[in-house]
Amino acid sequence: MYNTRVLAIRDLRGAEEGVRCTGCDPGGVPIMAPKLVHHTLGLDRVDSRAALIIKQEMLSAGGDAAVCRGALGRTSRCSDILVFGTRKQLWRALGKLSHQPFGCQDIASEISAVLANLDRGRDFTLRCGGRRLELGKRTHIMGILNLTPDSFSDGGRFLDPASAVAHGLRMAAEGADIIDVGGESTRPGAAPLSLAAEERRVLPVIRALAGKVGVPVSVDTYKPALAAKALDAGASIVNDIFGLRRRGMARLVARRDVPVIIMHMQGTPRDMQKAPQYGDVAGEVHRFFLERMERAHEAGVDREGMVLDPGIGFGKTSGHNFELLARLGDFRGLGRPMLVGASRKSFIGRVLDLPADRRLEGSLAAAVAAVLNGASIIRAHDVAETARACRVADEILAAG
Ligand code: 8Y7
Repeated sequence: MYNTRVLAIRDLRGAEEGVRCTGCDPGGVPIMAPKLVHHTLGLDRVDSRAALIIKQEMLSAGGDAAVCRGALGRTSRCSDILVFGTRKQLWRALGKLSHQPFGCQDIASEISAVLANLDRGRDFTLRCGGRRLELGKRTHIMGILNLTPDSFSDGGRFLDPASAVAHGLRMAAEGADIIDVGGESTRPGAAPLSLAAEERRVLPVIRALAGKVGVPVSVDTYKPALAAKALDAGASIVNDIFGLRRRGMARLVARRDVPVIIMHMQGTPRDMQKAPQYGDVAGEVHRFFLERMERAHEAGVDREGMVLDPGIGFGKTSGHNFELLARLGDFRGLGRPMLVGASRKSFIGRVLDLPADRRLEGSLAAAVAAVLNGASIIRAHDVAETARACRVADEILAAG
């Protein structure tokens, strides 16, 4: 028996390790490792002429590309394509593509940026005021501090500022790395809150908590005026469920030079759960991230401060939420840390047929899946439990 087996090799580092283990010549490691990492890349709406060139170059490198039938017969002007091959094959084709017309140059540079981003793994650092969150070391936990009277899982519990601050301190003691303070309900169907009312709820708590808590405080708001005051009050991260789409938010984040969570949402909280629709949910969220990152960069936001969040439950069916968790790895090529918030959400309740206060195990399962698929930050109500689950997931990741 030769003990023939399939090896799970996820990235270049794993490949190098695998090759080294054979005891081969050390000089052979960097030569062979790129031949045993395989990637499949999806690109939208590529000029048909470029698609054909890419197919030819990939075939000549030993890989291939799937292009739409109409592109071959030149009956369609553009084609969604899949490009697949080993690292080595992709690099060889890229070298050739960068000298070809019809957009091949831009495609080559997009692909090489994606490959470079993949190599970064989860090695990110966020600068929050004077503090640094070293996301590469372990999964970070964002504890939820809800100041809303009607949140589905802990509504009304922390309405008075003293008990809210106490809960924030308790979450930090339990291992929260960020405390996320929010005052406006974003539950499906919720109506917007006035700026003044939101300020009255949120600012006193941030002011009291930021001075004491020892970890960065994020403000959960999409309103630039509130975010500005929250930053003055001591918050050092902006958690924006509108993904910097509200006027002035990107400029504010740029001016204050703070990290920002760019979350995806289809629609608005009021209407988002009416009839969520996607052709390809992961592909569309990916495009949203790219566009938002580009616009934010143009507004002066530092790329190193951007955190991406697929917005579990925000304009998504249960099926969309599960697909995003399963395909979180599709976002690794963006080269930014990912935050996932699945805690107690209704798609978990639907699978388990349990109310919000009995969704802990389901929430932990989702958190662990997210971490194994590349998430750096988990937003959670149950901080101690989530931190313990993530610690174990981190060990599994490190051992892989
Ligand atoms: C999320 C969030 C909520 C999330 C980010 C809830 C404010 C609903 N969910 N922010 N906020 N990501 N970044 O169940 O998933 O907590 S509110």
